[in-house]
Amino acid sequence: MSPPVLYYLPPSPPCRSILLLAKMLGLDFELKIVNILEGEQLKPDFVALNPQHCIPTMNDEGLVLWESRAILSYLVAAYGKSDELYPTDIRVRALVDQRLQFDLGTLYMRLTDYYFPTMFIGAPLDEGKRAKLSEAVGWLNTILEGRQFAAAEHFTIADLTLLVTISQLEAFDFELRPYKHIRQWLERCKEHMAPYDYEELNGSKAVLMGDMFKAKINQGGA
Ligand SMILES: N[C@@H](CCC(=O)N[C@@H](CS)C(=O)NCC(=O)O)C(=O)O
Repeated sequence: MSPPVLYYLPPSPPCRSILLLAKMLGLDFELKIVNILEGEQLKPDFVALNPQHCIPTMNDEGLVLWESRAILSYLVAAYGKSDELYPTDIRVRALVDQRLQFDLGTLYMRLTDYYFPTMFIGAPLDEGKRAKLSEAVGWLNTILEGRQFAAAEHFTIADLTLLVTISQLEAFDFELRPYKHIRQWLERCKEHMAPYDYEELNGSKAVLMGDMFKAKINQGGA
């Protein structure tokens, strides 16, 4: 069997979660860079594979998947030695799924709404969007109160995707001091992921994107 192919770019946040999970599972992808900064995702071959032309995209023997959280769930089911990272207990899985969808549709979405227009096209920062982001961060803080991890007694793919989002916020210098439960959880997750090349695969890339944002602010782009 040939390894699954991953189309990706190292700094892309949703790609980072897939690379971290692969490291945890000991899974070797055939890695193919798609440089979205150069518009490579619009090449006909890639659009034929994924009409939505986004990364990460995975091709596992003809199973073509995009949406990073769907890829995370599939990889644990297909390549995990146990169900620990995506528990099969329906009540625990329900919480994992809720957290994954909260990150996709609310938390990470509000992060991109606030930061990306400035970072990529130098648009002014929007206080209304910042308030929406703070509201979502507050919800996560409440969710994490009294918990070691986001959805289960142990680390799951819900923590993984939320970790990428929150570490990116930290690298953007979003003020996390008011959110005690998030700060404690963040340190716990970083420690948990340290053996899986956390710094190389996620920490350093979050800083790289943080620096891109700050450079735009310093150019007077916001
Ligand atoms: N919800 C998607 C987001 C994917 C996404 O927005 N990817 C960006 C890079 S971070 C992309 O491919 N942009 C280029 C494009 O959509 O054409 C996921 O989690 O996989």
